[in-house]
Amino acid sequence: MPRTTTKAPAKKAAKPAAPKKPRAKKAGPKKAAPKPVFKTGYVALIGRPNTGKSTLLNALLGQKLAIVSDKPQTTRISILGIKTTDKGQTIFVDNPGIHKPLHTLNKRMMNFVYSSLETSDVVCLLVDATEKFGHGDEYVLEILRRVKTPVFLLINKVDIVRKDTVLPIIGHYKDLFPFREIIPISALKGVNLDVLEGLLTAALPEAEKIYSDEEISDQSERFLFAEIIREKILSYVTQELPFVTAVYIEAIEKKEQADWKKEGETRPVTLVRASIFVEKDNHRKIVIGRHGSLVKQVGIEARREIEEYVGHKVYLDLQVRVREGWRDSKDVLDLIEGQKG
Ligand SMILES: Nc1nc2c(ncn2[C@@H]2O[C@H](COP(=O)(O)OP(=O)(O)OP(=O)(O)O)[C@@H](O)[C@H]2O)c(=O)[nH]1
Ligand SMILES: [Mg+2]
Repeated sequence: MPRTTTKAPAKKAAKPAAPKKPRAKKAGPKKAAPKPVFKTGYVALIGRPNTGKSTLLNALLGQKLAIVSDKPQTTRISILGIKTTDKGQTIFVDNPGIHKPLHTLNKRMMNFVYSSLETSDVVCLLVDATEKFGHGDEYVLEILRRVKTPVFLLINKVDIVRKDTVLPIIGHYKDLFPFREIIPISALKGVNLDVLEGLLTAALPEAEKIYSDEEISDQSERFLFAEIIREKILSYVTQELPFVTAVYIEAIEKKEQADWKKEGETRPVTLVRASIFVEKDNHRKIVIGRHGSLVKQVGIEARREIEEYVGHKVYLDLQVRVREGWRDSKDVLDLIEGQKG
């Protein structure tokens, strides 16, 4: 895929250049070099579910901050990915996918999208190059028409489409919306991401950094653990199960345990107790699996990933619980959202 960016036509005509004045060369003390410009701002990643927003956040940050799955509506709460360089600080906001909300959970998801649109300096709209344009995409554009911020169109997943399918997508979108930039990308394979970052930095306002250099995200360890567990569940379940499953971390306990390899010494361990909420008893049976096989597998995979993150032994206890109608329960939704910190 060539590194191309296509500019939308709706742009102001360039001002005619003023005639250059001849500059007299003066001897004398040199002026101090101008301070390099530092660009800071928020970039909202938005789009329909499954278009690759979380994959892009992880690729841009070079590490896994957000969970990813092939099921729609994976992201439920916005998270930040903060990238600081000597040129600027770009604060990427990974958002839930835009959809028509049916439950209180989904209304809250959409509220994250709206507030991210309000606070962003640039919006990146991700579309899936493998999907046909439909009503859902029209709905997204309608929302964007109310936004004053510049919008970049990112045509994602170009690694799995024929090259000649991308130009017609660009042509179609150009007629529908005055995008500031149109960039074909692959979040998964890293195609054109350097071009994207350069154009984003250029579009951000000149400002001091908001976060310290060490800050990478705004999510707590507790929220991250809950998301890791949910990601493993999503990889095994289908139909309505992805939508009715939530994870709540009941407790995280850090301890020192006798190290059986080194007599008299101790080693750190983390105990994590988590509840997996589903809506009905038949959901509970599916998530537990035959003789507990599914929840056991989820536990093994989630524990390994949490161990990699904390760098030591983890004990993970998972309980599957029925919380009827939790997607419309303010209490449960507050509990789950409250984990983010
Ligand atoms: N081939 C290919 N697959 C991709 C690319 N980007 C994302 N995917 C896949 O698309 C699926 C959805 O990715 P996510 O990053 O979870 O999508 P999302 O937009 O965050 O989805 P929601 O959180 O549900 O809104 C996953 O299976 C990804 O592996 C890409 O550039 N190429
Ligand atoms: Mg996501």
